[in-house]
Amino acid sequence: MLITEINITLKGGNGGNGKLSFYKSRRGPDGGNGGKGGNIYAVATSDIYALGNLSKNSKIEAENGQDGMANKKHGKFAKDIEIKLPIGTSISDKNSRETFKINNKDQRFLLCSGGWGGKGNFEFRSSSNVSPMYAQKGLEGRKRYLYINLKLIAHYGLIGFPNAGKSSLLKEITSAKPKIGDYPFTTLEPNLGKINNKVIADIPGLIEGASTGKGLGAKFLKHIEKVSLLFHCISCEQNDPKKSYKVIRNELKAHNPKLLEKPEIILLTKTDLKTEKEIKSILKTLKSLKKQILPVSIHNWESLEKLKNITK
Ligand SMILES: Nc1nc2c(ncn2[C@@H]2O[C@H](COP(=O)(O)OP(=O)(O)OP(=O)(O)O)[C@@H](O)[C@H]2O)c(=O)[nH]1
Ligand SMILES: [Mg+2]
Repeated sequence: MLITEINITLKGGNGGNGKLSFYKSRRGPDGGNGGKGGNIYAVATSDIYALGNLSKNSKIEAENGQDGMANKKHGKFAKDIEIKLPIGTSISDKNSRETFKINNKDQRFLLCSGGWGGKGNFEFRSSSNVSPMYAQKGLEGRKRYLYINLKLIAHYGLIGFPNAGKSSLLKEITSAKPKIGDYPFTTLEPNLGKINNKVIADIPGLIEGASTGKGLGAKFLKHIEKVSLLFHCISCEQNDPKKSYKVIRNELKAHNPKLLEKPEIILLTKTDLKTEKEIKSILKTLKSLKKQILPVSIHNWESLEKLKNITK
């Protein structure tokens, strides 16, 4: 299952305490320093399912540094932890309101630093105090309460009513293997495919009222906020294709009016189910929308080639 939102508490490890101790034979301090607590880093991954590994653990703590020991032995530094976050993730700190974004695959940055270890009493020796009776405590690691939100990064988005043929098109033009079904809401979470080195996302079907939670709701629309082109699929089977178009546009608007400004091509799907005359008549009704319209069918390879060419 694609997890796109989690709340998580992270905590860097505490520093180990400095040691208060004295040589047995010769009097004098020999307490070593505490080791540093582990850091927690965010690391980018192209695995869009990576948040699924985190959801079960709503709290992740790095280990504490080891305490200092007698004989001037320092405690070991604790291991750092890396948390893999998919490209497209934004991380918000609920307290400080800072936000971080994972935009590319080479990103790695510190989210919570581990605390420094305390100094042992050996470090505090001086000519005026040859037997310091104190050692420092390790510092606490940083704690953060984070909201993590993944918006998939795709160049193209396939949207439309359930059953419009979105997943079928994705299957035909990419090597993705989405589930296809002759019933609405076959697709329950976005499918991604690659075409001409760009990512195309097939979004679960929308219905009237999606923005108020009907059907699968509009929660997947966040994944098309960054696309550069929308493929709006309308099936020839629709009784009133123009109205269908407007219903979907209204849902886009309710989610985020900026979606209406995105370049858009209408894909009139399943053209094999209608006669040429009928297709012409549908195209005529849609003309007033003043949008580019491409009639397509998964049974017509020429139409699929035209679609692929648009993505070049
Ligand atoms: N005849 C014909 N049937 C098609 C075509 N494209 C899709 N279909 C059929 O239409 C039905 C729905 O196709 P899907 O690709 O699952 O539709 P979808 O838009 O992804 O649907 P949801 O996931 O529910 O939103 C399936 O039975 C497909 O086989 C087409 O070009 N011609
Ligand atoms: Mg589908």
